[in-house]
Amino acid sequence: MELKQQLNAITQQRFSLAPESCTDEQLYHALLELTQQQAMALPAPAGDRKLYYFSAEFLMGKLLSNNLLALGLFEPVRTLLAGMGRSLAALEEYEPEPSLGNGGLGRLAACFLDSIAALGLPGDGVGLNYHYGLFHQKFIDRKQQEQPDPWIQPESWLTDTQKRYTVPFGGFELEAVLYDIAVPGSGIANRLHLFDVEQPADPPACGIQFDKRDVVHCLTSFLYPDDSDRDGQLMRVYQQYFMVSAGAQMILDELAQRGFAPETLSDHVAIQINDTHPSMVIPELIRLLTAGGMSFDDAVAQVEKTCAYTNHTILAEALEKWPMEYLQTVAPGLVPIIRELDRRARLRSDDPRVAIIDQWDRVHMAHMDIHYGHSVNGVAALHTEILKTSELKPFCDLYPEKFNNKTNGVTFRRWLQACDPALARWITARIGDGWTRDAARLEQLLDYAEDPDSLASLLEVKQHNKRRLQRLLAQRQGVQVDENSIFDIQVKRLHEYKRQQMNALWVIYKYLQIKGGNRPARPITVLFGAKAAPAYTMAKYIIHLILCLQALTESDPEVSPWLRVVMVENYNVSWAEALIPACDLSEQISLASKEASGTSNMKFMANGAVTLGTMDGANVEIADLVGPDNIYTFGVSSSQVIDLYATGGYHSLDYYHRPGVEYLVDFLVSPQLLQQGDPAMLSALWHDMKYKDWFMALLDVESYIAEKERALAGYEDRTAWARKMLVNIAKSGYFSSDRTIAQYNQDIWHLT
Ligand code: 26V
Repeated sequence: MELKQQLNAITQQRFSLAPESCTDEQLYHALLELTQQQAMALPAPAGDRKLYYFSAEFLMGKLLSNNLLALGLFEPVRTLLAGMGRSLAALEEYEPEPSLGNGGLGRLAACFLDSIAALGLPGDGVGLNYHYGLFHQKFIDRKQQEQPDPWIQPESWLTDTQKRYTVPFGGFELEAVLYDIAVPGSGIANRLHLFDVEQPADPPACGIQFDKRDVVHCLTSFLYPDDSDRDGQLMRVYQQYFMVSAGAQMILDELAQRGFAPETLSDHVAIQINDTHPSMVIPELIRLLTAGGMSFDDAVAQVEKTCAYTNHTILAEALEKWPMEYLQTVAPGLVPIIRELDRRARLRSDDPRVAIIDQWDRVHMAHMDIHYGHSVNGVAALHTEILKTSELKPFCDLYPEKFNNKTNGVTFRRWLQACDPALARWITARIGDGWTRDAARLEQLLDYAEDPDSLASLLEVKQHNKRRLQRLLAQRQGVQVDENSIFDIQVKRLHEYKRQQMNALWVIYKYLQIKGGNRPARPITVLFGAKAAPAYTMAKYIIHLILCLQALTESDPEVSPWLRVVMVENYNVSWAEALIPACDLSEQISLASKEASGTSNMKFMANGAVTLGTMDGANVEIADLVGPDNIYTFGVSSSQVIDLYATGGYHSLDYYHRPGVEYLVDFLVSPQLLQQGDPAMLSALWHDMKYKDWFMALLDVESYIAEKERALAGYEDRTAWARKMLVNIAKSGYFSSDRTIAQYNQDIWHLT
């Protein structure tokens, strides 16, 4: 049936209306049905070996455009809608965005699912169906407030599979209900499997507080529920065990259905453990296999050949260690297994640093992954090097063959084709559409680096995207920005190591410059987007500072034509899709060694933004690819930072007292700023920066300011800037997640 007839059949049946007479909302629901049916009907990819990607987060974003693109329906639907005077974007306004993730780690998992399907590989995601997501961020009195973020509607991308698994917690059992979301590629579809409780709780009455002891109903309420007390920590462990126990049972079920014996698990299954949240899948599989009659030795051997672990951070506070007593409460069946795994690991090495269970009877999840998985990978070249030589050195000495790098990537289908159609057309007009199948071909754009027409039209594409963002900001937040200003953007989780506070110090610098009569060559709009973890006080203070600076610059008529600060509320994938194509300058300013990779840096680059960054994470690889003329870098090196931590050699007060620094920091407690905000919060932030500054913002702030000035000056040579944009786009193909996934497959999964 033709597309138009198919749509008509659905709208007639649902609403007794022709598509032309439907509201946008009705059309959205009709297209959801059409797309979902087609995606669910596709066969699974062929192959005797299947991947399961376990992750606490899948930050999928809206799925309509994405799925239409995968099904080859994007252009036909766009044309059909245009003929009716409608747009896909308007329809997608009715699609709630699932907030099943926190940041880069969750979005990476979503990009990976997209690429696995696009490459036609058999691979499913396994996670949890959080009803209220991470949280919905509101700004009230220039402070972050958290609210539930419900996204599941009566009709959604979720399909109830009717499959159920029983998870054996200590003292009670809980049914895991399996919902699936189709992940279509070309001619095939994989699945995202999301487990849920049978009777999920209603949203909390007030904020995101809920009864953390009510595991039966609240297990899937929130991603990363507050873990500041024992009940909260136990809830996290309940979540993790629920996900991996149901997931492991499903895998063994599917193995049997495919006609394979448990003894051949590692021939037919690959499991990727995305950070340590799913680590208990290792002892859980051993438990299930031995319960089915396999010997402990054989079960360990199978699991070791099946599981592989990805590390996403070197921050100590993010490396999970659970007290054995928690596991005894939540998953008593795993305790003897973990003790035995620890005993055997100690036979492999007598170095106490590689033990699984430490002297306080805590289980180091990453250690279990490394001993009992066959691969350990970091997510960018520098990050993997740091793991090998510093963070995980004792493990690398023990198992050098397990360590490998897989530099992250992003899907260009969502992060270029779908979010930046004007740029996609500009590219295709020059090099054809081969780049949509193989992003490496973007390099052919280099032939146009000296072509004045191409450079001029590239600037027009950027201007078009800036106007689009300008409209959205007016519509959603009621703020007016100048489309002719430089759009300088930092969007990512709020964390001190990412140093949004250093960007804020630059804003203060520029504000005071303007007040002193030194206007910039052109107005600048500094855009931020970030959620702070609810219990992370300092991160919340930094949001407060940014919102105060927003108010200050907005209210001062001397400053506002030249400098504006805008923090978008509830930064999410949809915001990113509007912000990234409109960006001129991409802020990637983490303290060297701390950002494992970063992935927004890749998205910005592919959309023609120029990076201002430290030599950290994948920025290092970006700098190598584009060369020094096409990136702005500054700051101390990762090895210097590692040395400073090792020797305790950084004293913020020394840097605070530098004449170029002190007045910026002190502005936090100036009468002008205190008037805008909460004196207690601003003073606490001032105090922390001056006396502690754990992530060394004051160490780099002067070189940051200098390099940012150089970038802003560089922007004024419009042709030279357009060439930088072009080189960045042309070199971005390396950061396609299709490349990353091909490497995972070749080195770790061996799917086909
Ligand atoms: C750890 C924890 C621990 C305590 C509470 C909640 C929580 C939530 C997440 C995590 C893991 C954080 C690891 C992470 O998100 N890493 C990011 O991974 C990206 C994808 O590889 C990478 O681009 C970022 O640089 C890295 O920060």
